Amino acid sequence: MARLSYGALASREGSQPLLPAGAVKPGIVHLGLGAFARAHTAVFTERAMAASGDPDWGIIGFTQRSDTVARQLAPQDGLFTVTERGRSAAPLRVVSSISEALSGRDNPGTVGERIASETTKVVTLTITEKGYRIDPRTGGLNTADEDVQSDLAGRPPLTAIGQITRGLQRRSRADAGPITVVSCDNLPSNGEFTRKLVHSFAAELPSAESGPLISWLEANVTFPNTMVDRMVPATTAGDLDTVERELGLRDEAAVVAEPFRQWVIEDNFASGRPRWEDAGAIFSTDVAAWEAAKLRLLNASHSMLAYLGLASGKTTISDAVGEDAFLAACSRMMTEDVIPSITLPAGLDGEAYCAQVLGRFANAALGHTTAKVGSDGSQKIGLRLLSTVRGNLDAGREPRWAALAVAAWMRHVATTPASRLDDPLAAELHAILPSTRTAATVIPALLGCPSIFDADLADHTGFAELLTHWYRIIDNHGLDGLRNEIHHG
Ligand code: CS2
Repeated sequence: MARLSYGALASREGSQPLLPAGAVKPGIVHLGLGAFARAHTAVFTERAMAASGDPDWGIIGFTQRSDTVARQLAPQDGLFTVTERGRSAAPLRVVSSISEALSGRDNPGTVGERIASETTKVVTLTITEKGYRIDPRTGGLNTADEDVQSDLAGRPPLTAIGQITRGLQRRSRADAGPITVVSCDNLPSNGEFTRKLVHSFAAELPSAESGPLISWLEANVTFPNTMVDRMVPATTAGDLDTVERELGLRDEAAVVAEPFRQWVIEDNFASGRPRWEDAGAIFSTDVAAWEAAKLRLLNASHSMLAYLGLASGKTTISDAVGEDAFLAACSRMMTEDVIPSITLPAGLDGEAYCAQVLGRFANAALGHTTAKVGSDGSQKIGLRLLSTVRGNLDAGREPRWAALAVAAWMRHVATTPASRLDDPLAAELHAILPSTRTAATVIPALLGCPSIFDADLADHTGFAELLTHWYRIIDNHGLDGLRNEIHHG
């Protein structure tokens, strides 16, 4: 079967990409070309270019740890398809905003070169929580991380923060003008946070370099906060075959997504930007509130369903939310634990938002797996769940439902062999777990992991009691016990 490309599409009947071959000029460097970036950022940018008639925002995309997506996109002229699944799904579409796809690992020098290019005005990133190399103890850059240290020592950088900072340094030396760095990951105040990490990296450089670089960053680089939202499962071999049948061409970089997509962005750009509002993005001055709501309502419930689902043999998020008790637990976590501890952005109706989120989780056509959402728990639970636990404990309330989600995560860690635990801290977590694994042994051991729990939470007896209560129910009584306790406890 012929491969998807402009040439292959042109020789056939049927719809053509929104942007014709050769029309797009690069203006954005993107780090992290995973499925989410292709189904979200690339789609918004393509539609913005097409709707506004301004094609100068083509994406030069770099993969991070693996070169797979770069190898898939290169022979396809950067083209790939998005298949929407669920009610009101749009027909299959070819997306045409990626003008170049490269492996960042294999071309670390090129990342900096492209960031330093005068035509680049924006750097976007979707590198997931673990890509930021956060020191959980300080919440800043993990300068003890070996890769961060090697990047600081001057090798062609491999960490995203190293690549961005070195690229900006090169840009300052080339006098290529102001630029904007846009984090599109699920982190609170992701723009401010990325700014802090980039500035920390710059500050760690020898003083002859750091002084001039920091002054240049302050005058030339902005870091708007954003909130991104679209559920994008991992593409399966079966999905690729379905796309091939429908398209009549082979697309190795195809992605599958729910119909819903949302992007809320702070309008703080140093050197212009695509008209993403023409593609449905919302520009707001209240992005931190949007991000907190999304992270602590949607992502927190997603994680809760993933770990409850994994504990009871449910493979997908839609199966997990189809279990009445789990739906009730999610709903009660949102209304009883989360809503009272956050300030919703102006204009957002909390009740309607929660109902919409639960409806999206129920999308059975999406096939979003509990294993995928449950991956990298050590990087996610602090931001999604412990923030809510802390907020409630500080206000003298019991975070009953958020504690259930944390207990389910603990049990997942304790019952999954280290080699199968999909988490960058798998080895560290398993090293502190005792060989006999019960609530009484696992909970204190994991609470003692300073990379995840700060001393206040680790020593809070009320929190430990809640965790023990839920852990025992899952461990001793399984799904029936959970049903009983959630409905009648
Ligand atoms: C999910 C998110 O895998 C996960 O951790 O919770 O990727 C989620 O699907 C997106 O943030 C939705 O916008």
